[in-house]
Order: sequence, then structure tokens, then C-alpha cells
Amino acid sequence: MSEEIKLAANEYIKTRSNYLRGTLAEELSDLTTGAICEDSQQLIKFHGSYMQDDRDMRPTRRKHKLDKAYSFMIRIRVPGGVSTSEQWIEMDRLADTYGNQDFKLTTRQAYQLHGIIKSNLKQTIKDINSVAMDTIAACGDVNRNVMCTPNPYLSEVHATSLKISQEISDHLTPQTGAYHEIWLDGEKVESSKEEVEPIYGKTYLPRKFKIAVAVPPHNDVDIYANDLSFIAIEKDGKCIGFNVAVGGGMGTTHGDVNTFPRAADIIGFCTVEQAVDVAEKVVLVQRDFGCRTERKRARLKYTVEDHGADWFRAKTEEYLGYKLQDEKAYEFTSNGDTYGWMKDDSGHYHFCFFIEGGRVIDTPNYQLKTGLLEIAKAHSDIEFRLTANQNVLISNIDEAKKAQIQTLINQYKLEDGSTHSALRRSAIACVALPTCALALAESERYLPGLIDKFDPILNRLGLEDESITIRMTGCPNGCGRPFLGEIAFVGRGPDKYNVYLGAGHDGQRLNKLYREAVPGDDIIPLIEPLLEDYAAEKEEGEHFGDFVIRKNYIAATLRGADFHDNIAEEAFAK
Ligand code: SRM
Ligand code: SF4
Repeated sequence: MSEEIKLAANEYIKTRSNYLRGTLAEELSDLTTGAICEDSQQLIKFHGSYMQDDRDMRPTRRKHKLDKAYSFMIRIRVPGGVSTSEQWIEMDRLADTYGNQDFKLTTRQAYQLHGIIKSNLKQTIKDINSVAMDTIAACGDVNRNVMCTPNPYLSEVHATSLKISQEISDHLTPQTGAYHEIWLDGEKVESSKEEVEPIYGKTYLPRKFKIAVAVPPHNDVDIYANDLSFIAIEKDGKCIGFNVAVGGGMGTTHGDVNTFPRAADIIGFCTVEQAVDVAEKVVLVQRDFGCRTERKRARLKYTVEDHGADWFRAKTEEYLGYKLQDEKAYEFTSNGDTYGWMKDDSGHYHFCFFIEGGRVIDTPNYQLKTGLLEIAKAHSDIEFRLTANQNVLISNIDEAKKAQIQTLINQYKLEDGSTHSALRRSAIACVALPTCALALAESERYLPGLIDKFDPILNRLGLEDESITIRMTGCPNGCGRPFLGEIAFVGRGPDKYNVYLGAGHDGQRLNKLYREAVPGDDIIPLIEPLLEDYAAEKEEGEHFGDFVIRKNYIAATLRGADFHDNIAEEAFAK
């Protein structure tokens, strides 16, 4: 008798959910509690929301024997990162009306609202949909927000890449009527169940799935961190197709050698016309061969790692019914953003603002949120393009508007980053505390202060214009893509960080563990000598990540007597 395979718990939740319905509708109308049940906490992710609680308030509430301060985070999809002035204005309003009076620009070109209480959740999602944005598949075991290089400097190639990213997004959006029924008071559809999700089927994917499209030389969407990505190949100013990369991902678990970050492999090239089909077939291969027994091993990167990239290419080609072409030459130069005014080759202007930590907020000294709102209100026909480095680029501006916008930029002293060190301009911090349930340490609230301490050192060493990518996350899930930072800090416990060094400045090479569980106060003394060496010994044009690898600092540490955790060594050997 064959033994029944025990699947991961979420597989059963998906199976019995009737295409993501579960008991969500009933629970939303029960206002005797601000929470929802555990199954619903998993299901609501597919609808773009997470149940959270304010972790800062936990001790006080515990002391007074109160339940946790529950609220919901809502993630709003923005395929390719392109939103309108109207949508920006609505995000601002929703943050003030239902949220925490601020909103977050995420590392995947989406918006996030925090602090929405259960009784306001439905109205907030309705309002989001009323400005032609949605939240379905912003989270959950499905394809998430599809990213695309936001800077349209190569107009034609960019236009094609953006169009493809939006077509892929549309094609892979779940078809279930549950979203409309629950949030938009849509008619209940008596579905012919087996047909409702033609691509995903009733158990969707084994795990989240992420796609990005990059236009070289910018790797600002960090394609090597994605399950699937497309690298635009240009010839004579036109996009002739894409290199296809699979198997990237960041998430890992401290102490678990079976989990590791992985940089994607390029498996071939497809034409523009084939791209949506390729995306679908890669998703289908992962649907059919991805691990459904252990969620920690369920990402596509493990399917590629376990079977090999050649197997993955062959399987994809089998599903496609045709062969991919061989990869074409391309070059990335950085994974950061370019700030300030830019002009594309069709003559339009774009301006990239520096938004520290992606948090759009007013403070007594800096009216960032108000300033951006005033720009959106004054110019209804411009775009707000979110970047994967948590910044925003306003776009499609003609000569006349440029001057008017510059007046508002001056009035509100809006930052193009030029008053900051290049290190700060090249930083990413994930949300972490107080909203993220998984945070082991601070991140968004901590990194700016840490950079304050780095700045005088960089000035002293003449390194203030070196755009060293620095990334911090509150845990090893990797939401700020820390394993692609030239310097990275990954939360290990309260005020303790694992320190990683040596990623490629172009985002192609992962970094390596340098020191474990470093207390916050010890970070500067640990890194300062390396920066001094770098200032004294770097070669012309050499990036910090390349320098630490050339100097073998990390290998030396790995052999050092104080290195006692071989877990990371094994993981990073891959
Ligand atoms: Fe993430 C989980 C925030 C980009 C890997 N991520 C979470 C949750 C939802 C925590 C949770 O499960 O309870 C975080 C919510 C915090 C909060 O309070 O808002 C969270 N992730 C974020 C954002 C908002 C970070 C940011 O500061 O911008 C990013 C939202 C992206 C979006 O718009 O869709 C975000 N997360 C990423 C990225 C970067 C990327 O995709 O380019 C990664 C690494 C890439 C990857 O997926 O491998 C990432 N998040 C994770 C993981 C680890 C997944 C894994 O394979 O193990 C988790 C945990 C999980 O899924 O179990 C996670
Ligand atoms: Fe939370 Fe960890 Fe992601 Fe940071 S990296 S947002 S702490 S899950």
C-alpha cells in the first residue's frame, strides 16, 4: 500500500478554500474581534493583505492583559511600477484616512499601507480598486507584482519591456471570482470549479513567485534575486527579445543549511512575442515540480538547484513545444537608481526623488509627503514610477512642466539625494519593526542612524561619492535583497546583525558572511578599517564589493579561529 505524502499545511488550506474564499467574507463582518483565524491569515495574503500587530505595543498590552493591537497591512500591486497622479493622491488619502498617515514604497515597486483596522479593510480595498489599482496576488502563492526598470531612458526598448511586464502580470493574475465577491461586493459566481484557475489550478503555486524585467545597463530591479526574469536585448534602438533567467531568491533561515540565497541562472533567449508564453510555462514547471511538502524548500530556486539549470531549460522547452535560443551578450553596470533630472531619447524629462527607506511621510523638518502630493495635484498627467530601490521617479514631463515642478521641488526642499553621501543614496532597508511579524532586529528605523555614523568616516577617507550598496534587513528572509549588497546587515536577534560583504556592484554576485551576530555598536569599528584599506588600496574604478573579494578578507575570516558557524559557509559555497 503506498504511503500518503504529507503536504505542507498551506496546501490543505488552499485546497479547502474554494479558490481563496475560505471564511474570509464571514470573518470580515464579525467585528467582535480585530483578528481573523489562522487559515484566513494565510488566505488573505492572496488578496494582498497581512494580519499584523504593533510590536512596540506588545509589552504594555501584555502588562494590561490586553489582546495584541491587531491591524492589517495592504500591499497594492503596481505592475512595472507605473502609477498615475490620481493613484498617488489616493494612496496619500488612504494613508491619512485609514492607515498610519504614511505609506511605504516597497522593494518590488508596490505601495504598502500599514495599520488598517479590520473594520476599514474592505472600504480601503474598494477605494484602491476605484482608482484602477488592485491588491490581488500582491502576496500569496502566486505570481507577485511584476517589476520593470522604471527609468525609460532608452524609450523604445523600455516601452517594449514595460508592455511585456504588464502583459505578464495580467496573464498570471488569478482568475478566481473570490476577490470581487469579498472586497467589491461582486456577484457570487457559481463556478465550474476546475476551470476557474486555468494556469494555477486549485492549489496555486507551491510558494510565492517573482518576475522582473530589466533594461541593461540598469539592473535596478535586481533580476538575479527573482524566480524568473527577462533581460532586454537591444539592437539598433529596438528590443529584439530577452535573455531568460531562473532560480534567483534571497530568503534563508539562520541555522538551516537547506536554505540559502541564490543568484539566478540564464537559461536562454526568447523573442518579444514569446515572452508571455515563456513566463507561463516557467510558472507551470514550478507548479508541477516545485516542492509542496516543505514550504522552506518550495521556491523555484530550489527546483533549479535540485534538478539543475539544464534540466529546467529542457523542461521549460518541453512545455513550450519549442527551443529557447542561446543567451545573448549584455552588460549590467549597477543595481542602484539614478537620481535627479534625466531626459529620455524621446525628449521627455524624469525626476527621481530619494526616499529614505521608501517611507513617504511628513516630519517636522521635511514635508516629503505633502510636497509629493502637491506635485501630483498640480500635474494630473504625469506618472509616479516606483523603483525597486524604494524611490519614486516622476515621469513623462515636458519642458514647460519641468520648470513648474522644479518650483515645487524647491519650495518643499524635496531630495534628489545630492545632499547625501552616495552610501545613503545606495541603501535599502526593509520594513522590520514594528509591523513585521518576522523581524528579529530593527532595520528601517535603524539604518539611517547607522549611515549617520558612516558619513564622517567616508568624508575623511574621500569616499563620500562611492556608491557602495548597503542593505539591511531585520531577518534573513531578505526583503531588502541583502545578499546582493556590497555591505549588508541581516538581523540575528535584538541589536545583533550578521555582516555580509562582497556582492557585485552590478547585482550579479552574492555576498558572503563576514561576521556573525555583531552588536549594533560594534558595526562601525568592524567596517571602518576595511573602508580605510579600500580608500588607500583600491584600483581605478574598483567597487568595494570587488575589493573585499580581491583582498580575500572573507576567506581569511572563514579560516579564522573565531569563525565557528559553518552553516553559512556551506550555504554560500553554493
Ligand atoms: Fe518580503 C515576508 C515585506 C520584498 C522575501 N516580507 C514578508 C512580510 C510579509 C512578513 C510576513 O510574512 O509576515 C513582510 C511585511 C513587513 C511589513 O510590515 O510590511 C515583508 N518584502 C517586504 C517588503 C515590503 C520590504 C520592503 O521594505 O520593501 C517588500 C514588498 C515587496 C512587494 O511589493 O511585493 C518585500 N521579500 C521581498 C523581497 C525582495 C524582492 O522580492 O525583490 C524578498 C527576497 C526575494 C525572494 O523572495 O527571495 C522577500 N518576504 C520574503 C520572505 C522569504 C521568502 C523565502 O523564499 O523564504 C518572507 C517570509 C515568507 O515568505 O515566509 C517575506
Ligand atoms: Fe520582515 Fe524580515 Fe522581510 Fe525585513 S526581511 S520585512 S524583518 S520578513
